Amino acid sequence: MSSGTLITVAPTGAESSKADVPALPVTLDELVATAVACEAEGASVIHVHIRDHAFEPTLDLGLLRETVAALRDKTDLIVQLSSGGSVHDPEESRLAVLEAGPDMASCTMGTVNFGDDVFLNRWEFIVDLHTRMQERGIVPEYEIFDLGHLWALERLLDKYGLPAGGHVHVDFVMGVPGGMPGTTSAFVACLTAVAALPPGATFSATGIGRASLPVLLTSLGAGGHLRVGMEDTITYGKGKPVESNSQLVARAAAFARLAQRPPLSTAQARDLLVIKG
Ligand code: KMH
Ligand code: ZN
Repeated sequence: MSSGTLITVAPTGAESSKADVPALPVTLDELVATAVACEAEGASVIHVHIRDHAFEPTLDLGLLRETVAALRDKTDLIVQLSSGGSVHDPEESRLAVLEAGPDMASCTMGTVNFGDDVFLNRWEFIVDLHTRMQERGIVPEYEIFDLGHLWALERLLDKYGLPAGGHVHVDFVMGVPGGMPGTTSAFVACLTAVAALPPGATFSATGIGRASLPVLLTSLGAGGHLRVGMEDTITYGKGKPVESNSQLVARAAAFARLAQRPPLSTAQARDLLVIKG
């Protein structure tokens, strides 16, 4: 079991609107301020979705480059760009995200129903994303929305080799309507499949909405890492909207300290994920 906890913050996502969730960081200034605050509370990785000038999700390459540069300038966080985008983004735009030169990018390991939509991730697309990341030295975080996605990852690594750096890190995204639920039994099933991945593979987990706390506690207990943030959770407790992403990071960090596995620093996180400085 890792002696510390990697905390990833996913501050924005592509699903909530600024009108519905005024605390959502949608401008570059808001994102950078959020990143600084979350790093101070114990986050070491930031999973980034950006918005355009109308606050709608975008994969605009110029804006992504500007975002990566600003986050590097103001924080030491590991910058992980979303290659998932929104359910409406075309594959070419999702692949082009890599040209913004992040430390990491997400790589979802299969198609999943996503509320009333479909989050499409064809096998050939996954292979393309994985191999382009290998070529560019970008470290993937493999996003797992359903149990079969872990077995798809095992097949991917077997056929196309290890990711850049050689370390395998996965993130269980639990509780999406259409994906696996945020239950202990689903978590245990994922752990069984992780055992089939290369030795040393690590996992983090996030629960969507009300699955947030149960998944956080289960992951800590199982020796896993944590992802929190307003991409996944906009309610702090019954009747209490989340005030800020740093509020969620602070709560995760407090639980991690209670579990005697305090938050990893950004340098320790780089070591764990084998990301060059
Ligand atoms: N917005 C979801 C459709 C990722 O960032 O890689 C996909 C998502 C996963 O959030
Ligand atoms: Zn995302």
